[in-house]
Amino acid sequence: MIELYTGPTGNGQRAAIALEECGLPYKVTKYNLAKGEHKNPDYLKINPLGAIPSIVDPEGPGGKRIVLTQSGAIVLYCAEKSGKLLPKDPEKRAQAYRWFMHTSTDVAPASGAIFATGNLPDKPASAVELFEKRLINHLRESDRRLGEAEYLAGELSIADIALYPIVAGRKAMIEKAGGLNNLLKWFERMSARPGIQKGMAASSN
Ligand SMILES: N[C@@H](CCC(=O)N[C@@H](CS)C(=O)NCC(=O)O)C(=O)O
Repeated sequence: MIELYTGPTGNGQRAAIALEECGLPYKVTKYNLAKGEHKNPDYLKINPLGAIPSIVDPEGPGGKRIVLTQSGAIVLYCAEKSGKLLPKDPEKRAQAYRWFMHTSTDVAPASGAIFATGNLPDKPASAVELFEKRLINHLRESDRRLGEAEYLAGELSIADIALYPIVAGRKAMIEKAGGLNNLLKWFERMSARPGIQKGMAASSN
């Protein structure tokens, strides 16, 4: 059975909801990051950086054990292993790649920068504001797309799984920004899914 090492952060939630939505059996080890539990010597053997999430699949490719870090890689691995979340239709699959990368390289870094700058002792307001604006601008792209299609690729895919935890964590900011109703409606649809609910619960403290 796949072992998931996770915690209550967007990256940790992404891995858990991918496992749930792909229907892959797994067992969870949850770390309290504030207590530094993710820096224990056993976990550092799995991920020397001591960052969550990671998975260990004893039945990886070729039947061999695989250790995988990076929440995006875990989403892709679960999708390939299960045959779910990657549309069969080539046009939709290309859109899934596009919106998966939009979240991974545009949305997620802006959200991460808000967290990092907001945690600096002097909380530089201009930097926090810059990254908030950047995040909302990128999310306006997602919102536009969700005005045309129910899911980012036209059907539920890796792209929705990548984005969901960020919207969950930034909901207040999104509501305050206004004009992102397609995104908020998509968030409600996603939140109603049992796989999303179970994945979010599995990664909560
Ligand atoms: N790009 C990585 C980021 C992993 C990451 O930075 N995880 C954070 C929690 S969201 C963490 O464990 N931070 C604690 C640390 O690095 O000590 C991913 O998507 O998995």
